[in-house]
Amino acid sequence: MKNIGISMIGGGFMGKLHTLAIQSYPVYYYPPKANVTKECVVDIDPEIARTSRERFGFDRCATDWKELMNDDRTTAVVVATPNFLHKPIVMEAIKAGKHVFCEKPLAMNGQDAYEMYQAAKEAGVVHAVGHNNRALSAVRLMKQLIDKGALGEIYSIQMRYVQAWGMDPEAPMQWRFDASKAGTGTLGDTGSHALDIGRYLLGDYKRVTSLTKTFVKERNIAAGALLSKVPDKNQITGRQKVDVDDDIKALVEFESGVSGILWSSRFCMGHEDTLDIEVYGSMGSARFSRERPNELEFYSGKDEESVKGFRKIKMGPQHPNGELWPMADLGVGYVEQKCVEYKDFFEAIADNKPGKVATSFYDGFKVCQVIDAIAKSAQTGQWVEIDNTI
Ligand code: NAI
Ligand code: SOE
Repeated sequence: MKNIGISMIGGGFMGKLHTLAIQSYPVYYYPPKANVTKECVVDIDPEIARTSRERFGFDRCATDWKELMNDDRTTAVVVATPNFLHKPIVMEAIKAGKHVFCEKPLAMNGQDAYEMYQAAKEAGVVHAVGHNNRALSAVRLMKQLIDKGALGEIYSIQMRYVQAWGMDPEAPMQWRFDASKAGTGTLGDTGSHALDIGRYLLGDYKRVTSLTKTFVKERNIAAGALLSKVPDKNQITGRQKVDVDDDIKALVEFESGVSGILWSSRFCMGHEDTLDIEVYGSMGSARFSRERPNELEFYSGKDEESVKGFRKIKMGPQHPNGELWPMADLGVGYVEQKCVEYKDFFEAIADNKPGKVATSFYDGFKVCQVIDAIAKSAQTGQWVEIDNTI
């Protein structure tokens, strides 16, 4: 069996999810194709590095990610840091011959993402990007229905990823509000997930036009700030300008001619983490909400008049990822979708076939290209075309 020594950079929110998914791989996919050992967890914060080693069960910890590059026991690297660090870490890891699994958005812009993709391809390492929502059973079933023509000719798609955590003006500054660390705001943060699903279902985007808004223009700086947690007064050390979008609405057109709407926001009261995708065609419709991750709603124009309506399909053994559980309703959730990605990643390494990864740096690059185009359109007010010759 292939041995893979995995090391992870970033012991925050995503560090936890990646660890749970890595550990679950041999449990869900038995017998596993690879024997995965958790080597080193790196976090710039020494306390997070120390507790992550204990909590996540890595063999050792460090505070400088560069140490990993000369570590022979590390054959694959997970990049779960803020976005501005993705490119420097990934490029060094590729140079050192490591396989790389990088969180989304792949890079701060399309050009950087393209360079990362090219470097990984040329080095022959396995490369994956964390657009995990397209691994959900219901999203995969939606694609199967579209591909086999059950929805007929596709007319429209609606992609919505809305949250509320940004709304409190007292919620402190953190890297997600800072363009130098995040690239864009909600557009790259959650819009990237929705854009990836749109492309997975319907192919490349052709052009976009958009409007973005920043509702809270300045925030408190507070040490250790995380998402919406309001800091104590004695933690506040100053104020910083917010230079990213809080809300973005875009009209999109695909190369196929289908048109659609993207809405991504961190200012939607009542929506903690809502990802909704709806597709409408000449023969039927399909809709998915991650508020009910194990259901797909499907309307068939072929149904008899008396029973026409959206039917609720429960994801089970007969559906994509059906091998995970023996019955419907047991749930393919957050950990499982990441584990589905890891199965691809580990098996691509074991089989020495980088192409086996369902969501590669190329997919990450194509999303970054569209993010750039949407951000540009918000500035110019013009439609912006996407270059699909690359
Ligand atoms: P976080 O802020 O919770 O954690 C980031 C960690 O990186 C922190 O512990 C921080 O100390 C550490 N860090 C910062 N600079 C570092 C450096 N130079 N070296 C080593 N460690 C460093 O952020 P979170 O939510 O874990 O996000 C990380 C990445 O994952 C982002 O790119 C984000 O977009 C992505 N993400 C993806 C999700 C998904 O569903 N696929 C969900 C949440 C985040
Ligand atoms: C914050 O908006 C966040 O953690 C994003 O960074 C993730 O990508 C999203 O899936 C959940 O929310």
